[in-house]
Amino acid sequence: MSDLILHHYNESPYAEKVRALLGYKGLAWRSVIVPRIAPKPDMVALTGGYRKVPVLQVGADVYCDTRLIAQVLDAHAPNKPTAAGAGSFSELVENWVDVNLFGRAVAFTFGQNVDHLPDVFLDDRAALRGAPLDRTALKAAVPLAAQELAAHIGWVEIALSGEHRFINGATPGAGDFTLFSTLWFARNGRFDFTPFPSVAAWMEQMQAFGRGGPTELSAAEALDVAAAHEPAALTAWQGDADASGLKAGQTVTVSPELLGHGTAVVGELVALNPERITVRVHSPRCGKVHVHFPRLGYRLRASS
Ligand SMILES: N[C@@H](CCC(=O)N[C@@H](CS)C(=O)NCC(=O)O)C(=O)O
Repeated sequence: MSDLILHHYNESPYAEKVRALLGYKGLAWRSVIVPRIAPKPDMVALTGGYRKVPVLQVGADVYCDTRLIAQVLDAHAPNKPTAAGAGSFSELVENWVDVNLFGRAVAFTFGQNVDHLPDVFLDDRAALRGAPLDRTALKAAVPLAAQELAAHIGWVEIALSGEHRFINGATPGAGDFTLFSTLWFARNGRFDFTPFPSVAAWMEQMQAFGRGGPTELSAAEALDVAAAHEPAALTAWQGDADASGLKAGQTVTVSPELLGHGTAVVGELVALNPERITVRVHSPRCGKVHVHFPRLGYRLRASS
C-alpha cells in the first residue's frame, strides 16, 4: 500500500484532527508542509485547485475534507475504527462541529490573536470567505463568540459527565477528533476550560493519543509520487440517483459550501454516490489524479 501523505501546516485545527487520528491509529505518515495562505502552487498542482488544509494523498488519489479522510484512515487501520462515514453518528457530530462550533472557535481565537495576525493573512481569509475581515470587528466579536462557545461546550460537558469516556461511547469516533481539534484551536486562543472539568479531562485523553510517526517529504517529492502511480479503483457510480442529474464523464466544478471562494476543482466526474464525489484531473506536473470529496458539504455543478 502507498504511503499516507498529509499536506498540512501546524496551526490548522482540521489538520490537527487528522494528526490526532493518525496518532490514535498508530499509523506512519509522510508530512508535507504547505503555506498557510495562497498562493499554494504545489498543492493546487496536485489537487486541481482545492487549496484548503489538510488533504491526504495516497499515490495518485487525493482526499479532500477531514470527514472523508477519517473514512480512508478507517480503511487503513480497521483494528481501530472511528465509525466514520455518511449517515453515521460520528458524521453527524462532525457536521454539528463544522457548522455550529468551528466558526465560533475561529471568531474567538482570531479575535484574541488579531494583533499578531499579519495583513496578508487577514486579506487571504477574507478572500476565502468572500467578505471583508476588519481588525476592530474581529476584536469586538470575542465576547459573543466566547459566550456561544461556552453554551455549546456546556452541552459537551453534560454528554461527557455520564458513563461514556468519549462522545462516541467507550472508544473515540471521528466526531471526538473533530470536536477535539476545534476546542484545541479555542484553547490556542486561551479559552478557559476551568468550568468544564469533564471536557478538560477528555481533551487530555485525546491529546495523549500522540500524532503517529511522521517523516518529512517535500512538495516536489509528493508530486513525483502522484506521477509514478495510477489512481486506485473507483467507488461505485450511483449518480443516476443523485439530485444533481449529472452524468459520468461530464466536466464539473466542485467547491466547498463553507469558506469556499477561490478553491474550486474542475475535472471529469468519474464517481458519484451518497458518500463521495470523485473527479479526474490532468495535472501538468503529475498527470492523472483522482480528487475525492464527501458528497455532503460540497457544491457540484456542470462546468460552463
Ligand atoms: N471541511 C473541511 C474544512 C477545512 C478547513 O476549513 N481548513 C482551514 C484550515 S483549518 C483552511 O483550509 N483554511 C484556509 C487555508 O489554509 O488555506 C475539512 O474538514 O477538511
